[in-house]
Amino acid sequence: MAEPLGELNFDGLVGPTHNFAGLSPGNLASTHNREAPSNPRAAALQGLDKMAHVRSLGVAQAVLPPQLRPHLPTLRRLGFRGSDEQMLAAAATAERTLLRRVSSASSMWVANAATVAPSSDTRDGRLHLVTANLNSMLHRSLEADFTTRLLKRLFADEHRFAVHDALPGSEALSDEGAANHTRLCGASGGVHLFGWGRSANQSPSRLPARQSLEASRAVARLLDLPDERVVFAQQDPVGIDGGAFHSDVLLVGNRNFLMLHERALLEHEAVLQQLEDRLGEPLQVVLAKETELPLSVAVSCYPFNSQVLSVPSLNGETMVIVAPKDAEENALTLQFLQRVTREVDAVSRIDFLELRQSMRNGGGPACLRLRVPTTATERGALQGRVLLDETLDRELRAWVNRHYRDQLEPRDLADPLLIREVLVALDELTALLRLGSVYEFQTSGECGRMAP
Ligand code: SUG
Repeated sequence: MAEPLGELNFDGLVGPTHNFAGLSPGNLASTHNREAPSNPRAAALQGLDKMAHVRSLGVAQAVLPPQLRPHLPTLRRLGFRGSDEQMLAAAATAERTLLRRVSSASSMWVANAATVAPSSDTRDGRLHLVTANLNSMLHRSLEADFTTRLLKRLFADEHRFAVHDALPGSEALSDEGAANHTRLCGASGGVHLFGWGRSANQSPSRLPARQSLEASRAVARLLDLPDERVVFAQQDPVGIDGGAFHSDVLLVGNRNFLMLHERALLEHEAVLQQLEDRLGEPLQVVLAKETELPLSVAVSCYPFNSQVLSVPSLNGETMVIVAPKDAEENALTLQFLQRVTREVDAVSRIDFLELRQSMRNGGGPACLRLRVPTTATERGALQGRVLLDETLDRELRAWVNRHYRDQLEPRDLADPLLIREVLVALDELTALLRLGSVYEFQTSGECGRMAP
C-alpha cells in the first residue's frame, strides 16, 4: 500500500527589511499603506506565532529563510559601482523606486515561491516543484533564482523530488506559483485547479492580471500531472479589478471542500462541475454571493485567504480554518465563516490570528505558506534543519529579537547600517537552519564590500 500523504506547510520567515513601499499595483493593501512605518520584528514574530499555532494543531510545519535584501547583486548588475554603501547611496538618490524594489521582503509570501504536486499525483511518482518566475512585478521577479537554489538544496534527493527552474521570464509566461493553484483530493487522489487571469488572446481586467494561462499550462506539464487531474479556470476580471490579484484572495480548498466568492472565477458553476467530475465524488462547496459578502469586504478582510488544515482529532481527522483576525472583526466575514462551520460538518473550528503586518501588504495566512503534501519518508529526506520544533521555534524568536528593528520606513532602506545588520543576521540564520552557504554573498564576495 502506498504511504499516506500528510500536510506539511513551509512558511516564509519575514525578512529584516519588511516595509510598506507600495510596489504592487492591483494589490489594494500595498497601495493604501505605501510609506507607512513598518515593524519588521513584529511581522516576523507574527509569522512565527502562526507557524507555532499550526504546529500546535498537530500539523507538520517548516520554515524558509528570507532572501537577501537589499539585493546588492541586482544593483551591481544594473550598473551601480563601488562599495555596498556607495551603491545604496547612489540608488537612493538616482533610483528611489528601484532601491525599494531590490529591498522588498516580499519573499515572505511563499505561496508565490513555487507550485507543488505531491508524489501521489504525478506520473513519475516524485514530488514536483516548479519555481515561480513572478514576472509581473519587478520586485518579485528577483526572488526566482534564490528560490530555485534553496528548493534544490532542501529537496536534493532526485529519486524522490524534482525541482524545476522557473519558466522563461516573459509577460506571456508570467507565473505566480501556488497562489493561483489549489489541490483538492478524494478517494482517487488529487485534482489540481489552476486559476489564470489573462492569456495570449485576452487581458480583460483593468488592474494587472498576473497569471497567464500559458504559464499555468506549462506548470501543469512540468509537474508531470496527467490531464485528468487538471482543471484550468479563468479568474473573474471583476474580481481582479476589485483587488483579487491572485486566485487565493477569493478561494481556498482542502480535500473535497472548497469555499469561494462568486467573483473568484468566471463561470464557476461549470468549473465546480468539472472539479467534481475529476474528483469522482461530491465536492462540498460554500459560495459567498455579492449580496452576502461584498467583494470589497472579502478583499480587505481576506476570509478566503485562510488556511484550511486537516488536523488529527479524536474521531480521526477534522478541518480547522486559520483565518486573519481582520476577518473576525468584520461582521459580514465573521458571519460567512460561521456559516461555513454550520454547513460543512468536516470543518470544526476557525482560529483567528493576528497577522496585521503582512496583511497591510496584501498577504494573509494562505500567502505566507507553501503547501507541500508529503509522506513521512519524504519529510525524512528533506535537507537542512527546517522542520519546526520547539527548540528551533525558540532559537528563531531569539534570532529575530537580536537582529530585527521595530520600526522601518522606506527611506531607511538607504541606511548603510541596515545592510550590515542584514548580512550578519542571514549569515547566522544559515548556520541555525544548517543550510550551508546558500546566499550568494557567502560564496562570491558579491556583497559585504565595506566603504574604504
Ligand atoms: O505580490 N505584496 C505581495 C503580496 C502577495 C500575496 N500573496 C498571495 N496572495 N498568495 C504581492 O503583491 C507588497 C510589497 C510592497 O508594496 O512593499 C507585495 O509585494
